[in-house]
Amino acid sequence: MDGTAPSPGRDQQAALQRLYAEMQPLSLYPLWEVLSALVTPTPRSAAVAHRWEYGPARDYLMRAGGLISAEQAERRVLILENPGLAGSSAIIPSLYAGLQLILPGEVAPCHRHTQCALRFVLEGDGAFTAVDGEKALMRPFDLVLTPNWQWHDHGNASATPMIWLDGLDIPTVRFYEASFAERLAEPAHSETIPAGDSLARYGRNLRPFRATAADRRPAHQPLFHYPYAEWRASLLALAAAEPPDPHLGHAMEFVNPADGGPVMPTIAAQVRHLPAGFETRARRSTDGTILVAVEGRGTARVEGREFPLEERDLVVVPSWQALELRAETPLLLFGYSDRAAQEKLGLYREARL
Ligand code: GTQ
Repeated sequence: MDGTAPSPGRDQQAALQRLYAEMQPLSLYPLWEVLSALVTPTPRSAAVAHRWEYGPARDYLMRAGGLISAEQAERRVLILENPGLAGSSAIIPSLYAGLQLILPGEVAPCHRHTQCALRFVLEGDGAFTAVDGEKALMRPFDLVLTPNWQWHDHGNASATPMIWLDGLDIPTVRFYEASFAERLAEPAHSETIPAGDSLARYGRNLRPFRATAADRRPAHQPLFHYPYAEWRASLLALAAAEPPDPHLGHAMEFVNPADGGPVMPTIAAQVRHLPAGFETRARRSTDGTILVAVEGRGTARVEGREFPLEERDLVVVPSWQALELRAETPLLLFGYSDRAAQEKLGLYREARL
């Protein structure tokens, strides 16, 4: 005995390090070294809050428009990648966002994929998205869906460029390793259903009394066009009827008429109205949310960081980061998030501060 034996702690440390080194080649690792980072008491998003000003993003998109055609690109889109998720093409860990441009006369060729998508029109009037052979004529701030595995192409027979926000569940599908995609042999699907047919059948609290062969929309996802004129009227009527919720302002969710739930299995979409001068209290939720200013001017404060919002600016609010919204003028916002998937998995939570 030399009387200077290492403490039991140091002994243990050295033995553990030998254990780790020896078992690593067998792909075995100690949970106790990482448990607190894996099972956190509250969410810790790798994503960061961020704002994209519309003007500069639009300039780069138009420049791309002069360099590559929609047909060549298949989809001419600038990805809005979260600065905290470099290389992931994701705006939050589960969702994707991009700005798509269709110039007059162009076609973005027909394809289908297991990712589901929403389009929120930012600029232009009269281009279309065709879903399984039915066109939705797109006007500013319309919401258009292309649900999972439905054929879709985009075209622009109008005289002006059209730009919209694409929201897809690409990272979710990547996580589940369930991506399938096909190209149609022709650039555009034949127009088999009159434009606006699904909106007339399913968009007004009605549905065909008996299913017919023409009701070819999948029964679980019959509606794919939610026009601005309609959601705006509903939201403003709500705003006229009651005071704003202290944490949300006036808020409405887009619903799937088949089940009253979110518009798609993985993505929920909402609109908000804040009266001029109104400021929400802080609120956290587990869904990462992408917000777009539609009308007016205001500020999004995320964990104390201020992001000014003007029309068409975008801001991403990661999971569990406290959001406060302030309206300088009456403010209308559109938003989408991964709440639809989280609710199905029993994960969704919110906290009103
Ligand atoms: O329009 O189908 O932004 O497939 C990314 C992938 C748009 C689309 C995107 C896509 C699309």
